[in-house]
Amino acid sequence: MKCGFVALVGKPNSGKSTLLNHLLLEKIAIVSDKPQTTRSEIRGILTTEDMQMIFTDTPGIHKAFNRLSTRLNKEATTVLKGVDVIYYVVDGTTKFDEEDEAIIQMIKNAGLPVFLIFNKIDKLKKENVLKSLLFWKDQYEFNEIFPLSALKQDDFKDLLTTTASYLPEFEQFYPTEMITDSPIDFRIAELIREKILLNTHEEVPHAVAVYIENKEMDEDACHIDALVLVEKDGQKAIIIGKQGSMLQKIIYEASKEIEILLDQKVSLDIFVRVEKDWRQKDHRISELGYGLTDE
Ligand SMILES: Nc1nc2c(ncn2[C@@H]2O[C@H](COP(=O)(O)OP(=O)(O)O)[C@@H](O)[C@H]2O)c(=O)[nH]1
Ligand SMILES: [Mg+2]
Repeated sequence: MKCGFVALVGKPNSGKSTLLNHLLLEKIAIVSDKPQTTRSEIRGILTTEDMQMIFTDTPGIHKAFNRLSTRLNKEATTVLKGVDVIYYVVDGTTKFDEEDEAIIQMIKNAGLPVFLIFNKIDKLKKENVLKSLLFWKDQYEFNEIFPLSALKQDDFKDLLTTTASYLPEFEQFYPTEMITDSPIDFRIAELIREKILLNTHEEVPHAVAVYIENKEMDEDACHIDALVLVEKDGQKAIIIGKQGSMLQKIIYEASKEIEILLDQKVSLDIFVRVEKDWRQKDHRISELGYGLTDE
């Protein structure tokens, strides 16, 4: 069967995680409007009768301000090793800038087939899409160009068949029913982090880490204890909210999605703790499952 690896690269917020989830018809990677939402390599596995594609969603390329950022950047470039096709996902509503230039340099060096995924066309007029595509065509000799909407479109057949034609013949790497290799606790922690990102602003989203401390089943439900780390007392106060109202909202929204993921009732407890500088500590970043582990 056709079998291979596809890496999704692009600036933060361009829609890589959204595309991954919609290609796989399941939420594998969390999505928010905050840059740096994705903090680790997330793999989505799509298997049909005659092909298996392994998509890797990478943290976006961005300026590194701290140890976590440095490691996320490193991961985004390392991820191209062993890849068969690159999807360069761009947000069609934003301007070409020096970050795009850096990414083009990176894909040039990789020497692999590159698809330009010109995303968010639902937000653009048709004539502007055409104009932009003409511009992008001149920036690099892309093997394929796909204007699409990762969010609104529900059929990616054309993209998938074209991608398959670039893949080698191989035995499948993963079992047919497997759709991601992320551990289940990590996926639960990520769903909680997503709800925090969606409900908070400014520096809070970047300062948050989530860790599942305990998970226990009884006849009624799955009881989950999650630890939320922040860096300052003020951030803890924001996440807890007036009389715990924000925390209740986060617990409610996260529980709903965790119940879908686990396919059972969930009772979720969240404990918020201040841990100054966790983003500067390598062992902490690794424990939390962000960035590359084998540095
Ligand atoms: N209108 C529109 N919004 C999109 C589309 N794809 C992604 N988004 C939004 O863009 C934001 C960033 O998406 P995300 O997948 O997290 O980007 P990533 O940082 O590249 O992984 C989210 O708010 C998405 O809902 C699209 O095709 N159309
Ligand atoms: Mg992402």
